[in-house]
Amino acid sequence: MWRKRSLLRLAMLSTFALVAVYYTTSQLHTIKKYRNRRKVGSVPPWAPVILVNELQYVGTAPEDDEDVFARHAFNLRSSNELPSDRSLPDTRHARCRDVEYGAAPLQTTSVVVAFHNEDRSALLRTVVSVLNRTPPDLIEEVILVDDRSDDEQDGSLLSSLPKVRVVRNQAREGLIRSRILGALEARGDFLMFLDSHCEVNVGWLEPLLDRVTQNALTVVSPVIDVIDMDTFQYRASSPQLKGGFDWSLYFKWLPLSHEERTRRGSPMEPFLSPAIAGGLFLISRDWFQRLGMFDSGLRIWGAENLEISLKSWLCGGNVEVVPCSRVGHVFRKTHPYTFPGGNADTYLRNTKRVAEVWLGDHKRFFYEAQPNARALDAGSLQEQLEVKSQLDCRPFQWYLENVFPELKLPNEENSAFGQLKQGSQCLQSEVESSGVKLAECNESELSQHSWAFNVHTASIQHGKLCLSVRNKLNLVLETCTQSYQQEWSRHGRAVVLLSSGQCLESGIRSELRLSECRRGAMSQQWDFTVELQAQDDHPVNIT
Ligand code: UD2
Ligand code: MN
Repeated sequence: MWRKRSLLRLAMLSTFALVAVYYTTSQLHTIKKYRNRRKVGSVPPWAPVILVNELQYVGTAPEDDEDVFARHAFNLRSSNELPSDRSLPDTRHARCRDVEYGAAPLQTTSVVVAFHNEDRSALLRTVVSVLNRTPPDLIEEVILVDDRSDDEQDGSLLSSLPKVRVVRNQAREGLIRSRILGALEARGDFLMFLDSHCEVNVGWLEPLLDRVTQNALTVVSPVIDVIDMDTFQYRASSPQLKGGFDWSLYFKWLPLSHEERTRRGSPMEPFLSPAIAGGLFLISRDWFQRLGMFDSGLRIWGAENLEISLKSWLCGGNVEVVPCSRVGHVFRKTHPYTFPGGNADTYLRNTKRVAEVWLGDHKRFFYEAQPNARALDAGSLQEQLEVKSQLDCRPFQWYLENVFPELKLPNEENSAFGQLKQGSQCLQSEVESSGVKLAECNESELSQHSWAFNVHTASIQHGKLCLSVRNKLNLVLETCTQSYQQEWSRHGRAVVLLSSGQCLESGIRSELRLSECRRGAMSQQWDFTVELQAQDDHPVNIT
């Protein structure tokens, strides 16, 4: 009996000893691996941080009858119920875990998070995820820029966390100027911008650093995973999409072309992108400063992602997405905060600044897509234009040809488009009567825009409709049929109905009609805002 028991004890002891030795050596091994080669899939060997009084900081749960979306446009209860250090599904491609990222660089990163009235639990999770999922020697600091939140303690209470520094704006500046302030405070070699409701995933920083250490003029973005705004469930996003925009300068996702996919070889490899989706990116502090940081004339929210992308591409750098780096973000449907002075024109004004500085002659396509932008006062662009000339940046045409060939000129079959004018009068559609008339030109009158001369079908189009002649004399807008009532040609500034050889003319009461073409008649001369082809100036059939 005694023997049996002591044998059992011995067996247990030796198993324990074996397990302990195995555990210690494997831990040492892991640490060694980190020191030498920085593999980024294992359990972190550094101590996790916690905010001692987390529950107190986050505060009480919302009342049962509270609208949980009202304050932050995401479900406050779901966010509050999660611990700051929850675990996340590893959404990277399985092989990302085996990539080795070279020796530990001596350079460090400053993480910059601007926030305005952020939910405390979301803000805390952002910071804790960075501290717990990043090797400490890579992080210089986490700079929280409090953009004048109502409660100063939202930020100040977090300054007890390791590496966290909090700066607070004297007045509400908007996210762009807040990030500039954060960048000016930063001491690290690299800057990483994050929103205040993010969670970085395992091994997120190393693959980004790997790219900027290879090319210091690169702007790199992680793949932005989705944190569900209702359930806070963490979901993978497609790692095969690049960022672009349309002529309104609205951001959009684009699939990688077949050629780009084949050239890439591996789904883990970084790929070039015309633009970054938003504000989550890493850049060398030096390159950011040489690029003039963000345009400080951009207000509150929007367009800075396009600005930094265009600047980086046109002034000697590039933009990349790195699929082995994953950061989650709570995407929401509305802005939960106010825009001082109203938000109606903020985005339009911000995009106008970007178009004016970086689009060159192509800005006319922006104005065509956003006619209301013309009348806005965008403020001085002096500083941005200086950066552009100092860095000897390339013209937008180069970007269109080499970086973003998917951004087509608006319908290549159109030889002219915009407003169709005669002096200060513009052709205007009348929805109810499906007629057309002339009226004083007005930039913000949408029914005067979107006219185009389509050389392929010889039609004058207004959106999806075509200028057509009914009963040989009435001018109307009808569905395009390519019939002879809709076929026009342009001779110099005259617009001629092909079937009859008559000219489009304005009458005394600004009505439109057809009449015999007369050389030099002012009432028969028409111009489009944008002419893409020189006009044939040999009038036929004109008396
Ligand atoms: C997207 C980007 C964001 C930025 C923005 C366009 C992602 C995931 N997010 O924003 O980074 O590029 O588009 O400008 O790509 N904030 C302030 N002061 C303000 C307003 C906002 O500090 O006056 C903070 C806010 O608390 C948040 C960050 O700025 O941390 C971005 O704002 P958002 O989350 O409302 O914008 P989102 O996600 O639509
Ligand atoms: Mn956001």
